[in-house]
Amino acid sequence: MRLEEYIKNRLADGRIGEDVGGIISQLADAAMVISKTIRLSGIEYDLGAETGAENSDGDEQKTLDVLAEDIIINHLKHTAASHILSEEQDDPITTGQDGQVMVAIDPLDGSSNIAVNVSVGTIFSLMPRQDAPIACAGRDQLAAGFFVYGPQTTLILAVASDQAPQCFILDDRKNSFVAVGGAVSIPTKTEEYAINAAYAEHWFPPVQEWMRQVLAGKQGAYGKAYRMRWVGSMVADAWRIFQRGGVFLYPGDKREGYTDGRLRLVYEANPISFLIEKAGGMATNGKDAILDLTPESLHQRTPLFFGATQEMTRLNTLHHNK
Ligand code: P6P
Repeated sequence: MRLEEYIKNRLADGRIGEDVGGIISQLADAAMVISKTIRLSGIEYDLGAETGAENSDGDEQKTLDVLAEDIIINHLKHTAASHILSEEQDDPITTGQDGQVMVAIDPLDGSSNIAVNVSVGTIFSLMPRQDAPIACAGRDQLAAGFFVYGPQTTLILAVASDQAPQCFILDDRKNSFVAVGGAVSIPTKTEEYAINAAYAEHWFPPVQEWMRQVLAGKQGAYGKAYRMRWVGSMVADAWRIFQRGGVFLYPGDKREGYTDGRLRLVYEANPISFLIEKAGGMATNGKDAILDLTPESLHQRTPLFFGATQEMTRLNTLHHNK
């Protein structure tokens, strides 16, 4: 099944409106352009180059961050999206369209990896339009997904009425995303975790205790040996978890500005958590489900733990008992 058919089926049975269908279709077209652009990186232009500017969160903006956002915004102009909430913009963009859907985007997650040929991606969240365009709670999203630009260009997507996410791979020959595999489901248990262990000295006690038991292997409280992966692009770690299970942790820590971690609620944690819960996993800030958090500002950060329910439950217990 091609993505076009996935959208057409949901339009036909009324599970999505024309606004949502049109936005998903245009995001897929934008992703195809971004994918092609990345492959020319270092030939046509130095995409990893810094623009000298910073985004609202103080991250150095790479050429591709800005280019990817431009490509996406230009495609969304052909849709009814009323507002665009972007990591690269201080404030929401009001498009003037009368549609009832807002789009939150991280145009290029992991952009520092471009210069070293490591997978990066685009994360998106579709939300009901609301007057003050600060986003809705994640549980009210209309659809969410992300693209990964790696050895393959892939997409994982779910709309609100889907029971599980669906994965797609871009078939360059047909200029179309083709569905692969069935309903995505994350195993409740895992031996594989993703965390940047370089920050261990800065972690708060609950995460330090969880890691202590994990690193204790069979002699630890969790009684098994684990293995670690850390790509430095959340979309790449997340894609792996949707394919073979695991957990991802970006906790808050004692570093200045990192009390709530690094990842942003509206356009990173919410869309990923929407997919995770639909795949039978859990996504939490250590205490509450991410999807139940009410955004107070566009770029607010949140500690983010997601994946296998057994490990998420352990982390929640450690945080509640601290
Ligand atoms: P660190 C990329 O900048 C990102 O937002 C996520 O994609 C990634 O998981 C994380 O930051 C990497 O953070 O602190 O390990 O560089």
